[in-house]
Amino acid sequence: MRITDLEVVPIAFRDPPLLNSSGVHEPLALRCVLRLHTEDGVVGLSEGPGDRASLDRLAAVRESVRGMSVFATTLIARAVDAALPGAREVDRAAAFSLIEVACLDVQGKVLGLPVSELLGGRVRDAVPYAAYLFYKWAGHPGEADDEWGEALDPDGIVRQARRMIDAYGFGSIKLKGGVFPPEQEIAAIRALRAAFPEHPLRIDPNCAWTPETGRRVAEELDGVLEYLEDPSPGVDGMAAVARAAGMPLASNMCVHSFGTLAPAVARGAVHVVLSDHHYWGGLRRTQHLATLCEAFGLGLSMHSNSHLGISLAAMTHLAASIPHLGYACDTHYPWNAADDVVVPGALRFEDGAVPVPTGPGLGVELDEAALARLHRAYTESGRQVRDDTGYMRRFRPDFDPALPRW
Ligand code: GKR
Ligand code: MG
Repeated sequence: MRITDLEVVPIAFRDPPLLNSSGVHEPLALRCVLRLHTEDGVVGLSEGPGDRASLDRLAAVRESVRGMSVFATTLIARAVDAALPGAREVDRAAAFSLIEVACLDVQGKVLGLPVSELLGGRVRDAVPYAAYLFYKWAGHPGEADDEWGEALDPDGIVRQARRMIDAYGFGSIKLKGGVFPPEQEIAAIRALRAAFPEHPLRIDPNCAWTPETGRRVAEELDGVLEYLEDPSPGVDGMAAVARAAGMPLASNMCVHSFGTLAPAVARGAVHVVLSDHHYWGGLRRTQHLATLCEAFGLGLSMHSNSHLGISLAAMTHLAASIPHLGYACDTHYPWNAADDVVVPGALRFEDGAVPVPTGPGLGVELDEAALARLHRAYTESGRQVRDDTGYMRRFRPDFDPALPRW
């Protein structure tokens, strides 16, 4: 079955003022939905980044994949590489990922099989996700407070965790750090430990700490964290923390593509790789990553960025198919679920886990009205890139995004 066109629809959906080491989330997050059209009229779906550069790369590969079989994903990957000469590995992989997921959706629809079956079958019926906590403002400046309210200290973080866990049932917790001096974030982790004694805990400051600070935090939180994510920049920084840390170090920043894996392994810089099919080159390549992690004695978890239900479905099929994936996956979904483009019903959380959709393909259906509304929001916003730093500077002009900060 041949591809007749790639229809890329950029969208913008509401996002709360979530803080991180580079600034704060803007009121709208950018994303795109791909509708992959085929000669038989079957349409495959996928979701990915919506910034200008990603959209341009998709436009650049559009002609090359027209006429190719949806089953020939290896050949499609080669065509994408050839259409993007000079692009970084991670960017070529991201462009291919969007197409691969949509091809798998078509394959599943044609064969009457869920994507998890195409990936070899599911080893778990539901995929556990973690409560992904953020320091945040009560609302975007100039707007009413959002439903989550403010979280700028340990009490606020515990309140947020309770609310999210009550609503979704999550059994693990991740805190996005790198926002306040490490002592305050250590206090938040300790408050979470006291409030949720059984929940595995992680913190991710996105490289906001020097290796010396990273070592100190690791020492203070020894026995408290299941893993420490990206404490310090680069393979050298991570390796320096890893030598002293009692807990595993995880990364989606110093390891983010196949080319970055070997140097990190050689230096003992990372113990848990945070996969993300959106930039590791799709679902099958992420399965290959899992095999490599197993071979090198590394753990495997899953990273996320602001996303909607098509991505959640793909993440869930993938995670269900990987025996080696031993941690609850990250997801931003609770922050953005209200604006989903997927028809309700196929995706739900039960005790913090998403049951693997059983319908053909990804098992989700596009809500056309929602898609049109979010596309309008994208067009009217005039936004082209994510700019957490620029948005933060509108309110804190002296904000300096340089890392490491502490
Ligand atoms: O959404 O602010 C955010 C996160 O910081 C995100 O951009 C990161 O890519 O969640 C991610 C991470 O684990 O580093
Ligand atoms: Mg991270």
